Amino acid sequence: MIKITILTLFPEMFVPLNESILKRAQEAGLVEINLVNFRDYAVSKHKNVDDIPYGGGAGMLLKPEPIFAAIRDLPQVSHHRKLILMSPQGHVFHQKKAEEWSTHQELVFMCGHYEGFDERIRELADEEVSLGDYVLTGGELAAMVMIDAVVRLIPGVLGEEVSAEEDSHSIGLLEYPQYTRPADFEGRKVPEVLLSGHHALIKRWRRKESLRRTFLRRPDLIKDLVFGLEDYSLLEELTLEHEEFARWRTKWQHLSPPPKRQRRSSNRNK
Ligand code: 4G0
Repeated sequence: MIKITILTLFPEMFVPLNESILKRAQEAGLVEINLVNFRDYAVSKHKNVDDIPYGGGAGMLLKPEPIFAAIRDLPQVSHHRKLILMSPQGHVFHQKKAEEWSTHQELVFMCGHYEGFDERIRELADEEVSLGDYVLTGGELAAMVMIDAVVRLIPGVLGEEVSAEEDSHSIGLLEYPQYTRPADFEGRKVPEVLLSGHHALIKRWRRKESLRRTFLRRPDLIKDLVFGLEDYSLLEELTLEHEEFARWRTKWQHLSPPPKRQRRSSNRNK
């Protein structure tokens, strides 16, 4: 059981977490999601949670007191708790991070609004993360995206037939094209090899198409790829099919097979 606590001024925004797979995960007791409205911890009689920045400037900032009070009031259930702050200044969230978080007992997401946080709020956070290089009206949607990515990795949340381990982003390659029936849809045919029943050929075709997609759509992923020996013949074929591949291969050494090891001859060094 993993416990997720969300500190937000807009708890009503989290209704979508009670649908579909996330709903089933909560009903099955695999995850518990708690919402805390930190306006309840506002100190002033007008329940202010934001204020103008010292030094001037446009916009409002979240005040430290309500967030500190809300965090201090959380029941300390586990020592394996991680506090996460969503902001455009954070490290970019990725699949590896979701995998790591899915092993924690408790995650606390702090959702900011307005133009940002008083800097002292940052010291509460174990991690400051961003969905990407864009600004949202608040951290709520970012938190929901990250929670979804984490919860589906908890064992038992996805059906046994779907394994999150096979997700393309876990292995650093994009997914190969997939097809279902009919074999011929208005003249667009499913690639012959997939109907052949030849498992080794299908595996090879899928690997090749994954490589092709990754090179064409996400060249930024290439530098971290680890190739098996059988990949080099696929890269050879792809180089003939895409002239841009030849250029990639001069840029990245690891796209060429390692040099054949010289056979040690008995009269060497003589
Ligand atoms: C902190 C996260 C929070 C600072 C939150 C805005 C985008 C993301 C917020 C700001 C967010 C993201 C400085 C505008 C709330 N927007 N990319 N909005 N500033 O993950």
